[in-house]
Amino acid sequence: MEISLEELQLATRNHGLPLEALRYPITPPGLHYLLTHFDIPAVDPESFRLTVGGRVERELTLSLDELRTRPRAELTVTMECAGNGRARLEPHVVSQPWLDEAVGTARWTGTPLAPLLEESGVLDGAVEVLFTGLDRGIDGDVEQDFERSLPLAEALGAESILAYEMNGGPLPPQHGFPLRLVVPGWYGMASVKWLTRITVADKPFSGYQQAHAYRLRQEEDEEGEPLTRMPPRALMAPPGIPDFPMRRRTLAAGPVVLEGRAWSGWAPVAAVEVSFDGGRSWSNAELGDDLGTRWAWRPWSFRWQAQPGEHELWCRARDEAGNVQPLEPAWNLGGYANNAVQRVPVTVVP
Ligand SMILES: Nc1nc2c(c(=O)[nH]1)N[C@H]1C(S)=C(S)[C@@H](COP(=O)(O)O)O[C@H]1N2
Ligand SMILES: [Mo]
Repeated sequence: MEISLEELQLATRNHGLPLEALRYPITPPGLHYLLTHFDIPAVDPESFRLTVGGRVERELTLSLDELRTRPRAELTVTMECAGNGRARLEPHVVSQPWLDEAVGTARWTGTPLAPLLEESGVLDGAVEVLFTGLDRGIDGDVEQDFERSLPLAEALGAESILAYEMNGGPLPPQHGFPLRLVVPGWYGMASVKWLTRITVADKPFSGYQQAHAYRLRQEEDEEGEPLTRMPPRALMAPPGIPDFPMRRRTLAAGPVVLEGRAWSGWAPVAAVEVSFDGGRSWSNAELGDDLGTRWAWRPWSFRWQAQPGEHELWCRARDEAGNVQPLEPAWNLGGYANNAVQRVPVTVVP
């Protein structure tokens, strides 16, 4: 299994969260993971408009100032790319080669989506809402704007917002300036960046990013299951110090506090467990306070007595819906949703 220069080209554009940055409850913007399929578009905030149209009574056209005078909502959300863990799959899947780190938590501020849709007057027969970005490119030989849809009930019922701020500052260009959708609990692909058009539709969207990408499939001609919410995952900030360039960890024997964060888009995190013997036995980690919302990760910690020698530290999360992380990844064509447990090899020295 080798990573090609083309994959490296993606990996240098789309960086992950350095795992030591799990220490921050809210990820500083430059450390939040990033995934952009095409180019970051140039946007003039003065002439920028969001339109809401399709199966509605009245089409709305809104400037950024008009969006900012609408009701404000703030949402702290852990977002993870559906391709997280892809690079660990065998056989190799060619796309953005994430290991474990395609995640971040931000405080998004904007205006709630549902009232905007209600104001436009959604007509009978509507089933989905389509979100279109300003970025354009070719994916799977199809030229396209980046577009994704949500079921109407999800768009009207959930807490999704149209965000114009990240962590209290303007949205950075790479995270969707001047406006993006944020869908809490869902994998990142739902949260369309550089959002310029919302279209209420009377049939399911069959565009590339919906009907072809982001589906769990074994074969090309299979319809597959669409990806939606994030299953549980726990990550650990690797303890000790790394070597360069292999990043192998070394730490001193004695008491060590292992720390990390865990999340699930289906239900609140119920437990995080750690294993030091390859998953034969598991011990409960201590869960810290949540960030006041079920949409953000929960801190966890475990006091470990590190003995000299070679160790592999494992951690896994379970949510209140009973979802638990698998020990081994399940392969699929797109290399999605690999939430197999993280394994951190360490050398403990006397
Ligand atoms: N317009 C647009 N929106 C997009 C994307 C994109 O390429 N273009 N990538 C999606 C994917 S796959 C992910 S995982 C998230 C990443 O959001 P971030 O870069 O702000 O972390 O944005 C989503 N929204
Ligand atoms: Mo993604």
